[in-house]
Amino acid sequence: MTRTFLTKAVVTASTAFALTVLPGATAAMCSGEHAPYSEAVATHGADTIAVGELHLFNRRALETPPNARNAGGFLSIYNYSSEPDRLISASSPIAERVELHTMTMENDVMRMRELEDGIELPANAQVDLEPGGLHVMFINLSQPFVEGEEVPVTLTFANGDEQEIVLPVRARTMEMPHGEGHESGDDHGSHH
Ligand SMILES: [Cu+2]
Repeated sequence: MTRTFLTKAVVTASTAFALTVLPGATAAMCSGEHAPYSEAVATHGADTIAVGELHLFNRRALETPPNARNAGGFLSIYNYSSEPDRLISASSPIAERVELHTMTMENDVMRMRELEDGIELPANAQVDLEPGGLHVMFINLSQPFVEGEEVPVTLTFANGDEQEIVLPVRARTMEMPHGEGHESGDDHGSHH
């Protein structure tokens, strides 16, 4: 009888212990799911910018010739949210306007097209804006992109977030030449 009682007491104690531990464990799991900023930095690099649950990284633009009218901007966006989002517009003080573009192959020719509904950012996924694909298009530049300088651009998302970021300008030799069409303002202008 005494032993039974002791066993029960032990069970009760361990149950109580488990109950007090569980809420803490649950909280730890939640913070992990939401990928804290420190984790984003570790994953995507020290220049990561967190906008809510969107993480912006690998930001860059490519230098342009002095007389360039248009230029592309690039970055990667990881949407850590369980809800999809959308990059709906962009603007910059050094371009007359900024559009969101995609590049596709049509009859062996790369063509740019404006995405009027913006760029979809699926839940828990990464979208890369890069030469030859999705990009931010700066139209009618007021100044060329110079290596080592930074291009300011404000991004607006469907969830209401708006964020000004800069795109560090890199030398053209550092990326594949697919983005070449960006300098020929004549080519691009013909689509509009
Ligand atoms: Cu473009």
